[in-house]
Amino acid sequence: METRHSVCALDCPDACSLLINVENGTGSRLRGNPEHPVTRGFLCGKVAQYLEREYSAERVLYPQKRVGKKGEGRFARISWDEALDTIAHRLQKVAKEHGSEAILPYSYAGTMGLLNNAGMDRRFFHRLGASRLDRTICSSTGAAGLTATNGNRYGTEPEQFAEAKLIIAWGANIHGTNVHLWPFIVEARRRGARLIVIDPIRTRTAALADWHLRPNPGSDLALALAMIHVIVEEKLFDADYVAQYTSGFDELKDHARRFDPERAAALTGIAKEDIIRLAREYATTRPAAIRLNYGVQRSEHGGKAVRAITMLPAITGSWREIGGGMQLSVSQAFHFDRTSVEMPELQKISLGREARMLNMIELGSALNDVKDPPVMATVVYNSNPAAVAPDQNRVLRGFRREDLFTVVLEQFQTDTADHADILLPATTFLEHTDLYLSYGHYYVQFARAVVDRPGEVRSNVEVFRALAKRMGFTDACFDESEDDMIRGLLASGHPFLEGITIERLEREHSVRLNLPTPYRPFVNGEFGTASGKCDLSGDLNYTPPVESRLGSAKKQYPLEMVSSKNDDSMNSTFGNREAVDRQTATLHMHRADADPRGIRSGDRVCAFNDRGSVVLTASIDGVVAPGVVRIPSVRWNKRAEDGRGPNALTSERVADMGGGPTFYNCLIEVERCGD
Ligand SMILES: Nc1nc2c(c(=O)[nH]1)N[C@H]1C(S)=C(S)[C@@H](COP(=O)(O)OP(=O)(O)OC[C@H]3O[C@@H](n4cnc5c(=O)[nH]c(N)nc54)[C@H](O)[C@@H]3O)O[C@H]1N2
Ligand SMILES: Nc1nc2c(c(=O)[nH]1)N[C@H]1C(S)=C(S)[C@@H](COP(=O)(O)OP(=O)(O)OC[C@H]3O[C@@H](n4cnc5c(=O)[nH]c(N)nc54)[C@H](O)[C@@H]3O)O[C@H]1N2
Ligand code: SF4
Ligand SMILES: [Mo]
Repeated sequence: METRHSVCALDCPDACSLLINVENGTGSRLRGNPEHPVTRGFLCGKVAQYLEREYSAERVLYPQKRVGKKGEGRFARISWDEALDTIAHRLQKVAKEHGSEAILPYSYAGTMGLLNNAGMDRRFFHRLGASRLDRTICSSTGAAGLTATNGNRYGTEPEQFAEAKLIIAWGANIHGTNVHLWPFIVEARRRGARLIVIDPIRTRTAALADWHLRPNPGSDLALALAMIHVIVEEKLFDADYVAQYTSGFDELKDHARRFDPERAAALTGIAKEDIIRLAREYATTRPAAIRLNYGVQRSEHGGKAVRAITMLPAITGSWREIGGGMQLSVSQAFHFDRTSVEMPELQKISLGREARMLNMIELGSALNDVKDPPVMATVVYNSNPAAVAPDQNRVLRGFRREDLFTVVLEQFQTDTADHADILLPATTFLEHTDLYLSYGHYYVQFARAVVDRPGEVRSNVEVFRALAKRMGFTDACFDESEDDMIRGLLASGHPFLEGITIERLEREHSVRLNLPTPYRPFVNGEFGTASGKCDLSGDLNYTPPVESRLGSAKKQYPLEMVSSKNDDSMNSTFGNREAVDRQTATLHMHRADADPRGIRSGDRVCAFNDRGSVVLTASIDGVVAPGVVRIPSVRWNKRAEDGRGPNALTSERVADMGGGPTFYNCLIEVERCGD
C-alpha cells in the first residue's frame, strides 16, 4: 500500500491537494492533504465521497454508438477504432459540405486541469478550423467587471482572511462553494471579527453570519453605489490612497451622488438605515476583507456591480492592509503560456483567419438559428449543456435535430450524453496527468494518474490526439507529450513562475507562486490597468433588471427565481446521487407567496414562464424572502418527472459585460400541479 498525491480537478476555487491510499492500482481513503496551507487536511462533503463516483457501476467505460432516438439514452458498445473512424469521417463530411465552422466544440470546466481543460482539444479544433466557443457560462461577466476596475484578476489570499476584523461575503456562499476559506473566517471570528453576508438567499453561510442582508436579486450595483455615497459624504475614504493610486474619483462621486441610501433602499429592498450602517462599518473597521463570489455577476447588471464593488477596497485604502482587500478570483496570477498549448495560429493553416466565435450561453440559438454555416456537428466534453445551459427547451430541440452529429466525451451518462451519436468514455482526474491553477489561492499543483483506469477510458488529451491522426493532421504538435505541454505552460518567463518546473512539482506537488508572504497585490497601487491606477471611472448606470419585480418584463410572472449552487453537488456533477436529486428537486418559497397559491411544504408544484416549466417539491421555509424562490441547482433533467431542470426557465439574455449569463434574473410563476 502506498500513499499518493493528487489534486481535486472540480470547478471550485479551493483546488484541494489530495492524498489517497493505493493498493494494486485501486484507491481507498481519499482525503485532504494536511500539509497544504489551504486544504489543511479536509475535503468538502461532495469529494470526500469521490471514490464512490470513481468506482461507480454507472461509469461510462466503453465507446458506444447510439441505437435509440436522440435523448433516449440507448447505446451499443463499439471499438475505439470504429468510434474514431466514424467521428473523423463525419467531421470531414460536415467540413466539406458546410465548411469547417459548421463544427462547434462545447466544453467548460468538468476538469480544471489545464491540459484536459484546454490543451490538445484546442489544437485539434484550431487545426480543423471549427467555430470557436466563447466560454462565458460561469465567470466572464465578473472577470470583465473586475478587470475594468483593477486591470487584472489578483486578490486577497485566503490565508489573510484570518487577520480581518470584518468579512463581507457578498454573493458568496462560502460554506457551500468555497469551504476551505471557512476555517480562516472561523479563526478571524475567534479574534473578534464580524461576518456580514449579502445574499438574497439564506444560505448555510448566511445562517452562520452575524448579519445577513438580503438584496433583491441583481440590485448589488445600487447597493455598492449607495455605500460609496455614504463613504464619500461622511469622508470615510482614504484620501491619500485615492490620490496616489486611483483615477476617476470625481466621476465616481458624481455617480454615487445620485444613489443616496433612500433611493438605494427602494431599489435593493434593504432598509436605508442598514445601508448606512453597512457603509460605515465597512469603511471604519480595519482590516476589512470582501469575499465577492460569482452570484452577483449572474445578472443583467452583474458586470457593473462587480466593477463598483471592486472600487470599495480602493477608496477605503483597504488594499494596504494584511487581511484587507478583496477576492473574486486570483486566476490571472498564474501566468502560464497558454498560447503554447492552445496554438491559435493553427487556424492560419485551416482557415487563414480566426474562426467565428459563438457564445456558449446562446447554445439554443447556435443549434437552432445560426446560419452561414449552420452548426451541423458538435463535440461536447467537460460539460453537460443539456442540463446547465439556459433556455433548455431550445437547447434540447437543437440536440434532437436528426441532421446534427453529436459526440460526447463523458464519465457518466448525463442528459447530454443521452443525445450523443457517439459517446466516448472519459478518465477522471485520478486517472490522468495534469497541471492545476486555482482561482482561490496562489499554489500551482501537479498530479499524475494515481489509480488504474477502468474499462477503456481515455483522457481528453488522448482522444483529441488520436482524432487528429485519424483526420490526417501530421503537425508535430499532435505528438507532443503531456509533460512537454506542461513544460510549455510553465516556460512563460513570468517572474511569478520562475523556478517552478515539472521536476520540482513532481517532488513537491504544490508550489506557491513567487509572491511575497503575505501578498498584498495593490499595497502600492500597481494595478494592471494601462495607467497602473485603479480605474474608478466608467458607466455605472443602474436600472432594475428587466426580469425582476421592479423591471419591465411581463407581470404575469411575479416571482424571482435564484437557481444558485447546491451545497452537496457541483453544477450537474453528482446529479446521479439520490440525496443530490432530492435537494435539487426542491423549490424554496416564502409563506407569503405560498399561502395565496394554496401551496404547502411537500406539495408537487409547477414552476413556469414563457420558456418552459419544471415540476418540483415545495418547501415553505426561511430560505427566501417574499417574492423570491430558490431552486438549488443543477438537477439532471432525466431524473425529473417532466424531463426538465431549472434551466427550462432561464433565458439566453446576456449580461452587461463579458458576454456572461443572467441565470439569477429570471421571472416565473408557481402553481400547485394538478393531481
Ligand atoms: N457545492 C458546490 N460548490 C461549487 C459549485 C456547486 O455547484 N456546488 N459550483 C462551482 C462553480 S462552477 C462556481 S462558479 C462557484 C460559484 O460559487 P458562488 O458564486 O459562491 O456560488 P453561487 O451559488 O453561484 O452564488 C453565490 C451566492 O450568490 C447569491 N446570489 C444570487 N444572486 C445574487 C445577487 O443578485 N446578489 C447577491 N448579493 N447575491 C446573489 C446566491 O444566492 C448564492 O448564495 O462555486 C463552485 N463550487
Ligand atoms: N440554473 C443554473 N445553471 C447553471 C449554473 C447555476 O448556478 N444555475 N451555474 C453555471 C456555471 S457557474 C457553470 S460553471 C456551468 C457548469 O456547467 P458544466 O461545465 O457543464 O459543469 P458540470 O455540470 O459539473 O458538468 C461537467 C461534466 O464534465 C464531466 N467531466 C469531468 N471531468 C472530465 C474529464 O476529464 N473529461 C471529460 N470528457 N469530462 C469530464 C463530468 O462528468 C460532468 O458531467 O453551469 C452553469 N449553469
Ligand atoms: S470540490 Fe472544492 S472543496 Fe471539494 S475537494 Fe474539490 S477543491 Fe476541495
Ligand atoms: Mo461556475
